[in-house]
Amino acid sequence: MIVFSFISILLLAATHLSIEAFSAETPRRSEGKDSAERQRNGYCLMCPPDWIQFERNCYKFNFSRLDWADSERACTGIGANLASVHTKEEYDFLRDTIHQVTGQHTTAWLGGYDATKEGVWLWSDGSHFDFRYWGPGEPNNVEKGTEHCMQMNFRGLNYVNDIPCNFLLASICKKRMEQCVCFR
Ligand SMILES: [Ca+2]
Ligand SMILES: [Ca+2]
Repeated sequence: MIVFSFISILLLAATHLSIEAFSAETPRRSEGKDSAERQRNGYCLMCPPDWIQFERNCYKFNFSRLDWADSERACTGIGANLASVHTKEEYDFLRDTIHQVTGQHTTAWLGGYDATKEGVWLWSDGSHFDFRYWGPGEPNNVEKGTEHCMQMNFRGLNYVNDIPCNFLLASICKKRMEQCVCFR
């Protein structure tokens, strides 16, 4: 009987220990703990004052009409790239934002280009190119096969198009939200 009780106690202790070990292990894998730690440490994410936030990124419309390369340079000069677009929601956000900022569906450069290899589209910010919202029949690489840069709002329409990179257009820059210290 004493031996049986001793074994029962050992089993109970072992079960308790394994639950403790699991409990201690689980939060380490969760993002919840990471964000809780960030908050405890007083860190947060924000966009600079003259940028517009969408999800975890910041966007800024550039009214200067420049060719694609100079537009990209203007973005990199402020820590950004021409905007990449990864979801329909992000595309709709950009179209709405341009309309709010300019009062119309102003045509603007995005960060897509196939200048280095025809038909292989890349984003200038290095993110994976998974864009599926081209206008019907685009990208068609007409204009003597020199259409290697991506514009949105072609002729004010809800239409994304490839055009020659030396056209002069407004543009939209995008960068990740910046880490800041929260004063609370
Ligand atoms: Ca092309
Ligand atoms: Ca085209």
